[in-house]
Amino acid sequence: TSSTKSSYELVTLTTWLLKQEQAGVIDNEMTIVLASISTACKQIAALVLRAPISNLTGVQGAVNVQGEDQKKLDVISNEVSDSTGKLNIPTRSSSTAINQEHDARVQVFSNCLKSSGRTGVIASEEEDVPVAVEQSYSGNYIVVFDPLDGSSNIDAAVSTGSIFGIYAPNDECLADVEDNGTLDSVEQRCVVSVCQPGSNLLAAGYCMYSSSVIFVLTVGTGVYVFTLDPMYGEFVLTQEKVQIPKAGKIYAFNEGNYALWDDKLKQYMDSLKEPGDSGKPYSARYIGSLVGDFHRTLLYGGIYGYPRDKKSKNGKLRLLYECAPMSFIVEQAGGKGSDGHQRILDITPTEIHQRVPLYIGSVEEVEKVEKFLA
Ligand code: AHM
Ligand code: MG
Repeated sequence: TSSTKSSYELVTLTTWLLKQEQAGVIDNEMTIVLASISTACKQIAALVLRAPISNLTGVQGAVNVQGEDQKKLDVISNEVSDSTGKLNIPTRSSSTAINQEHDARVQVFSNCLKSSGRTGVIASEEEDVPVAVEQSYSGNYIVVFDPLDGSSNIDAAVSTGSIFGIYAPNDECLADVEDNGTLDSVEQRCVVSVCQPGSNLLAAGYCMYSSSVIFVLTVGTGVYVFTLDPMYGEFVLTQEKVQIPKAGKIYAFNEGNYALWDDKLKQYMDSLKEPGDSGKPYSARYIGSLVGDFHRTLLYGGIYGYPRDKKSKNGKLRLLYECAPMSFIVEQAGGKGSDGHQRILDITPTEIHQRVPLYIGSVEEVEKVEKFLA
């Protein structure tokens, strides 16, 4: 039986990817891109694990394009290891060096993707505009990612995560920066090719840095969960074809914003607290880390929400590299991702860093909030 599987049957992410390739589910370029992303995640996991020791915690000093303080690890996670695969771990005294590296866009996620030689365009939460990979290294895939989401949790060693999505090749943006016009036009073309609806996603996933390091992936054939075995440094398949429960009595919202919400949403929130027939109201759980809150919702059922409010009319989360990948994953698990009125995957972004309200999780729970908001 499956409960007595011997260790000979361990499937690593590498083996799994090769099997998908063999079966024609993904092509060999996609295999390389996904393998590179998993390497970036392992490097970030190592940095997160050692953060207090490496003196990497605290505000980095720069403010990113969205006017937020960037934590040091946000910046470093965006930076990729150099081509030798060695990670530059800056110390406190080298914080200027961190800035310079960031400016030079020598980036962990970006470098892994560049060295994969299969990625044409990269768009990240930590970059103002999408970056076209130099032609000599360029491949076709478009990768969007948030290298370290929930980084305000870092100082307390609470869960964080990386989120990514992969879109189809787009010739529009195979840019040769030297020969084909100005940087501006290249950037413009990159913005256009990156701004696709989530329904075009070919693959999406996240890596959660928590009590275990968990890599969750879909290539459009269900949701697969891999756990990093620290003994071998390999991601090992631990759950396949994950299905989110149809309903679940756990909600994850930042209720501190209650007074800023509109009345319909307040009524929905109040309804969750009614004991009802079962005598038991919903339970509140909120980490403040999308990946952590989402992963729990995926496994236990329930709903995660980041609504619009009086101050932020589109909520807080980003459509392209947070909400769309998570919505693709949740749908692949039989759940739902909505902005309260429409399917997240149907929305075409017009801007890279566009925000959107998000309600995501069990079908019945998402439909319930949609009814209140209608
Ligand atoms: P970040 O991308 O700046 O890290 O912000 C995203 C995070 C999510 O992980 C989390 O769900 C949300 O912000 C929490 O926001 P708040 O503190 O407003 O509840
Ligand atoms: Mg984020």
